[in-house]
Amino acid sequence: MIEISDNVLDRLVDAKKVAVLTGAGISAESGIATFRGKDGIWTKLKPDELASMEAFLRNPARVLEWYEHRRTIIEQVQPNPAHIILAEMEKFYPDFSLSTQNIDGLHKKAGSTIVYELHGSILRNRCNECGRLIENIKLDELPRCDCGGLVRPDVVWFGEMLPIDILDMSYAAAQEADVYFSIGTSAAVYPAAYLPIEAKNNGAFVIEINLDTTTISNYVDVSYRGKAGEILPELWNAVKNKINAIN
Ligand code: BV8
Ligand code: ZN
Repeated sequence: MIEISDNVLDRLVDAKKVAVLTGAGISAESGIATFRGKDGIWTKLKPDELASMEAFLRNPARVLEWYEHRRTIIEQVQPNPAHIILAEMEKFYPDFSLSTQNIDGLHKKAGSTIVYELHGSILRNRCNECGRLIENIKLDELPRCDCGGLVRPDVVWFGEMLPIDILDMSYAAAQEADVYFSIGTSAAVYPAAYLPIEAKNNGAFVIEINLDTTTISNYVDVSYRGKAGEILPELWNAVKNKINAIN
């Protein structure tokens, strides 16, 4: 159970523009490992071993195999209540947007339609040269695009630029938000980690939901400690009860 102040409830009842940033923590309860937690992906291997352009150019077949392995796991899992509540909130607010660092596609699977995938999607592959999306690759030979370029996962690796149109829309949403959520992210990876700060600096009421404290916990307006799959349903029910009580 979390303590929900009247101020938080009033903000969420009155808000017209709500924006959200999510990270790996929101998919943890769906069974997908986070990156930096105690059993996170990066504890077993360093990003530059498999999740970087250098690693890809060094051994493209191995990197592709690792991503295809992760993709088959991710394709089996289902959205959890946190994803589902965010999809419900999108229907409620006149102006709602969701920026995610996650590449698992679970927000769309849960029914969210305005999803800015800041770090791309493991469900897609693209040509490393011309950027064309490539479907149904076979791993028995090194897949190449018609233009001759190597096929790679459509994700953003360290040192690579995020899709600029998506980044711009995420920043605009943060700058205009009445309420901004930062959910299940360690706020350790930039420029995504700047978004809650940008929101706060532009007058948003910022709510964090995380198992642990993060680098932004002292900067946001409210930081709820716990699982997103439990806190979001509780928070959203309290908002709906308040709205029913008013109407
Ligand atoms: C770029 C995709 C520039 C692939 C990933 C020094 C200072 C500042 C910046 C930098 C710097 N040195 C380098 C940089 C830039 C770098 C960066 O930020 N590095 C960091 C580490 C310092 N950033 C980049 O390189 C970015 N690009 O800057 O380009 C540029 C400019 C011009 C021209 C060219 C280039 C690209 C970053 C994208 C990297 N891609 N992954 C793949 O996934 O395989 S990183 C990876 O981290 C994922 O994308 C992930 O989404 C992202 C962030 O991690 P989180 O999602 O927050 O996950 P994490 O495990 O860390 O945390 C989970 C949280 O959830 C925890 O807090 C936990 O407590 C909580 N939690 C767990 N369970 C629950 C929960 N919360 C609630 N409920 C639960 N149940
Ligand atoms: Zn190509």
